Amino acid sequence: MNVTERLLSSHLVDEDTTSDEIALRIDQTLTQDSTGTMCYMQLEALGVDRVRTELSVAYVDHNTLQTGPLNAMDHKYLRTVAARHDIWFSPPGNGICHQIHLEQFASPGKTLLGSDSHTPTCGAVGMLALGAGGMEVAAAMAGAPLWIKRPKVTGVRLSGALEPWVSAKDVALYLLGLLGVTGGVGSVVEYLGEGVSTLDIYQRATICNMGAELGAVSSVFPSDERTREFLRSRGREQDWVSLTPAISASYDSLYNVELDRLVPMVAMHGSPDNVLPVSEVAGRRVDQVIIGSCTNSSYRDVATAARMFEGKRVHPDVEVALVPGSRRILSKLAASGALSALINAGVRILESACGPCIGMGLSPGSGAVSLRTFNRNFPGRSGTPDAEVWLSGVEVAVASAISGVITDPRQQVAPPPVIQDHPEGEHILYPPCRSAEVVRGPNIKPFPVADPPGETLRAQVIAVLGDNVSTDDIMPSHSTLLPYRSNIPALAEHCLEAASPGFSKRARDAGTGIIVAGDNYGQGSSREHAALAPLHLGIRAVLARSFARIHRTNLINNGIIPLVYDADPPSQGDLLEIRGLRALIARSTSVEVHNLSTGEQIPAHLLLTAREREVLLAGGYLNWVKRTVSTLQ
Ligand code: MIC
Ligand code: SF4
Repeated sequence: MNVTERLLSSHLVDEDTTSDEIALRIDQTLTQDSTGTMCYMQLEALGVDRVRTELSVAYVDHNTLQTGPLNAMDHKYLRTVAARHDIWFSPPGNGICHQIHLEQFASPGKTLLGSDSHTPTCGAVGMLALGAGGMEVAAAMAGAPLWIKRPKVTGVRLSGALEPWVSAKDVALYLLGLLGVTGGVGSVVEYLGEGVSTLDIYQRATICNMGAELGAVSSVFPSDERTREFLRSRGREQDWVSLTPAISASYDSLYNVELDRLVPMVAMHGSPDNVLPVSEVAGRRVDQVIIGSCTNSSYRDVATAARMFEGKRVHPDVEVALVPGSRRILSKLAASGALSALINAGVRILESACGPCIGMGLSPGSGAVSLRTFNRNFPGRSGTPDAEVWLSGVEVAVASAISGVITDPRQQVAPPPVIQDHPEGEHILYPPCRSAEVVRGPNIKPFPVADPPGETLRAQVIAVLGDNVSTDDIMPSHSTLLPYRSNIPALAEHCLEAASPGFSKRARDAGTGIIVAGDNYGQGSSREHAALAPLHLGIRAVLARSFARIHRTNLINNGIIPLVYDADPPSQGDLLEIRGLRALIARSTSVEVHNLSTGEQIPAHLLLTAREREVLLAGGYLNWVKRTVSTLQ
């Protein structure tokens, strides 16, 4: 067996061989605040008193700008609901969920389900870490297994070692260039080979983190001596188990990456797979540089930045900021003197949180080019629709911040020392208190629940969209909208507002609607809001060429029918009808969609597992899981 197969088989609790769906026991869960409020409302709706996982943690890291009272009140809800249900709580300022979870709780051989698409970061220590919608995370906390399509395993054999100035981010960007944003769909990406031992856990975490941009189900490294060393440094050596592939292990596909042949890379604006070597764009103007995010904010990364800035100043035309991944990393930066190097160089230091990665502050100016060590650069995500966001590793970012133009860091005189030491001290995590009263602020609004489908669906086409529409397009997130993550009616007004102006009004006017889209619909963030807001607006089905995994599941779990089609698209405003819907959902793979406006038929497919059919017929996962929750393990 390979590492993925070992993890799957040790957590397998059920299996449907006809549909190739497997049910996995979930050992740990994590939530962050912007998906967490909805997730805990769903947990409450399931009526479970105390979580049934080994460990569940509620982090607050996204919505920390607090420009009005709403965020603080949501934080209070999260703190009290966590305490009430035996869930650990990490308050705002503590840091980014994936960084803290990696250091504090990630354990080889375990499973982790998180309501954030970058949960696979913890695959760095040999754990099966999966991103999902909040509803599945709520169900996992209630003791339900996670049902997923059995993933394929894509092996990436690493050989050699990275050259100076070439970073783990370059491995991730190289793979994105090779495979594209859909290259990992349906697969766990598993790293193997002698090159693995040359990478420390933080480098592995960067690589696993950006597996989300490949569309992968997860990414995983073996658990080896370096994993043990990492856990020892975190005072958790007892959590270590060895997890390596058998010599005879096989993979569904296998790629070879020679680490010593990689060069510093950037992803140009628009999509994380828009990559090329830095040397090809060196000299291009840069207006802003930001170091941070769950991809590149470990102590290793920020200390590397500090060493590069030592005795230098940021270029006067460039705004530069750094976001340490956690309070503990910030504290270590301060204790080691590295923080002074950054401050004296003119770097703005932000609170440990997601911050600008999710448009929470530091939006660039109009037309600006912002170079960021983040993982996503979808248009508009920075908060400035006409700014460009480029992605790179820390070394490229700092070299460019100093020179004022995109710079290949290999031009620097001496390579920075590889920082191996681990910061000490602990995060502040509050222990559970089951007697706590749950405090709900005015922003905590009930979430929409679909009705079971009727016999006929008659719906108007509200939008016709292209390929690779992301959940950022469907449900934009920035400093104005993020505070409404627990208030679907308010959020829904902004659904698809840039991709299809007027969408929410048209949907409301139509009453019942359908979205038409191209390939890879719903890529990116796990936010369930991209299903809940359309549901609130009356969307009952999406007709797309293909769907991104997490979003497809979020649609089904919220009672929205994902239809796959390959014909000419209908037009916006057309009235579509599906007859005999319940029987079709129950057992058919082919569906005739009647276009009542043109008289044409659109052949479509209902590619669903038996369980997904049950979920849709029940009106969504909540209704379905409520029936099964009492019989769970
Ligand atoms: C993201 O990076 O897109 C987010 C913001 O972390 C999302 C979660 C969200 O939308 O709240 C994700 O990755 O799932
Ligand atoms: Fe936060 Fe950005 Fe990571 Fe999402 S990608 S969890 S917004 S730091």
